[in-house]
Amino acid sequence: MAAGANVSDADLRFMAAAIRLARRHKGLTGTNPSVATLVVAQHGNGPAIVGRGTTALGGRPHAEPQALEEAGDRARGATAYVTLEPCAHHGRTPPCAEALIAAGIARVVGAASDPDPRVSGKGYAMLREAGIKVVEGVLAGEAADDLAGYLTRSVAKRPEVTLKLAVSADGMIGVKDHGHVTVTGEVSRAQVHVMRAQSDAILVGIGTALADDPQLTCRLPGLETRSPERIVIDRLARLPATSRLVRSARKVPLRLAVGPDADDERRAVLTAAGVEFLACDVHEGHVALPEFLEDLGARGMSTLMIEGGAITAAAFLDQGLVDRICLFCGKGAIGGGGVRSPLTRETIPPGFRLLREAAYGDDTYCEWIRAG
Ligand code: AOF
Ligand code: ZN
Repeated sequence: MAAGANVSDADLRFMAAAIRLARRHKGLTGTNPSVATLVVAQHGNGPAIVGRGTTALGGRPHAEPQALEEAGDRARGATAYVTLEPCAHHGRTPPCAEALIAAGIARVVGAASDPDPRVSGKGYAMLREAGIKVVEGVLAGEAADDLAGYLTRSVAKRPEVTLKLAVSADGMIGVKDHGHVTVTGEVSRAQVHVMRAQSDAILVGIGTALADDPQLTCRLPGLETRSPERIVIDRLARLPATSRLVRSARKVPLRLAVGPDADDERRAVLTAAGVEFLACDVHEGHVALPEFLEDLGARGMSTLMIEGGAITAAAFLDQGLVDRICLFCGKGAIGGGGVRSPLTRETIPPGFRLLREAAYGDDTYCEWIRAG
């Protein structure tokens, strides 16, 4: 049964809670998506959560068996809210659909469907065959938004690409030859660090790496261990060994996307400093981005955040490789000598739809995703 019929306000509330619970392990479950299960039983006059589970760190165990274990006998006759179709395959763990059946769950409310061919449609079918009432697609869009990295990698065989830009009131992202310039405020900065913590990798072009000497780490108090891999598109391996990126390579992984013409001696120096390399095809003098992304997808990477600069951002945009645009707009103007942003609120390419807007201190934040 599809969402709409037989979906109560309580169903929507519990599913929204399950989606929030799933966010706790976003970016921490390896190649597995972070999903959540809530087991809800009648208790006194109303429903009560008796079991909860989130895909464990590293990806296993899955959410369902953890929620069922907490619920124990109270799972019998209860409703399970799952943010992704329960798995139907014998992987490293037995199928979650079987676990739900064995625990005596009476009704399953599901959000997103799983494109994994081992699971797709089969998880819900197993439940129905066992006589469980199933409602699919409840808050499916909301759940899929959090699962976008996993869904993109499963379907398009590459990570979901998020382009993050901080743009001044006059449409600039920096000042020529000045390195890093502050465009947005403290709240936006913190939000960017949260985005970093939830990404599998952060990427910049060599121009930005040379001009800004960035660290590209997550430095929020308490989240310092959540820095993802850093990637620099650096066809000729020009990144200096003295850069902050290279100096921190032993603490936070750093990978250079290089072409076949990268200098062997430079590579040796950087390798000795702990830098890793991704050998890339070159197309018309530039690292071939579609193939580069496919390579990352094959390595299990689900989310990639592009943090600059203008040339790199424009290259991903021009090749239709951006799935999500996150624009942080500052109030101040940069004026003369500014580096123009490849896009602003007014020039979002066709095919994107506005997903959310927020005020972050004095800044405004807008997020678009590729429509359809
Ligand atoms: C669930 N619950 O919490 C998650 C699921 O390698 P395996 O055996 O762990 O299986 C990975 C697949 O399991 C993954 O591609 C996706 O289809 C599903 N993820 N399923 O029932 C969960 N994380
Ligand atoms: Zn499972």
